[in-house]
Amino acid sequence: MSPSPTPHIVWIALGGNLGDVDATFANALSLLDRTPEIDVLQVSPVHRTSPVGAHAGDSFVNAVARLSSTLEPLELLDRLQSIETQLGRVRWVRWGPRTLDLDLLMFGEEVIDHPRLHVPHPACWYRRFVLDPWVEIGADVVHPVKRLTIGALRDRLLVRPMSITLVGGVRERRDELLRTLKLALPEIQWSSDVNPGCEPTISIGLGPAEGDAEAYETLRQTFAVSWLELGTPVTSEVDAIREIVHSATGE
Ligand code: A4P
Ligand code: MG
Repeated sequence: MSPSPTPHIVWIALGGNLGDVDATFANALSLLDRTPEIDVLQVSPVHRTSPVGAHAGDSFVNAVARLSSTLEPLELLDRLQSIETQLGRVRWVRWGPRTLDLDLLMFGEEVIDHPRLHVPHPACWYRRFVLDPWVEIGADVVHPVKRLTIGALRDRLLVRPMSITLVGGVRERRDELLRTLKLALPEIQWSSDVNPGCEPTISIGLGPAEGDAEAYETLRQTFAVSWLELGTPVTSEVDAIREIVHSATGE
């Protein structure tokens, strides 16, 4: 007989804003727990949160759960997605209203970079709708990339004014973006000055300017805790940053 696989401690986020979300969460957790390879160990209280994203709809209900699972990461993702579908999730618009969203936040200490799965969840460290429920049951858990506890990651977001720095990109474009953001979101302390002695709450990386790849990489490492690579936003840069700010302030 082959030895049974070692169970992993897994953290998942639950979200929804359509229908009776509390009942949907209860059904989802029961379906997870009835999966032979999964045990639901602990569930946070639910939080009512303000919707992030232009098409997100009404206010959300969010929670976090701790599981024990012997499934491989992609098998677990399949299971989460089949439960989403079973409980009525239809993907008609990205970030649209949903009956149930199940995201994999952490899978043991593993760092996974796969086309279908990024773990730890890339946005989990700056989203109040994830961190607020998570601290209630997992404040001491250490994020394997940021190397801070979930409690410390959440507390960083409570400091006001929140400071956000734009890093990299073409200088003129960055300055223009900075001017727009200062007008649109005056409650944030915006800058594009890099001061290694003072890490902002979030450092938004706009990509290396031509010939600047090495300097950009050094900055990325210096500001590893606050680094958020903007990439190519689906919407505009301003809208993408606005959504980051709303996630981080929870307002
Ligand atoms: N994927 C990659 N990594 C993961 C992971 N760690 N966990 C892939 C889950 N899935 C992961 O997800 C799109 C694809 O991401 C999947 O096919 C999977 O292979 P999805 O659930 O189909 O689509 P989505 O949820 O619309 O997109 P996304 O980017 O996951 O959105 P989020 O990040 O889930 O945000 N406001 C409040 N207040 N509360 C919320 O819960 N949620 C969202 C959606 C927006 N605004 C919200 C909330
Ligand atoms: Mg999702």
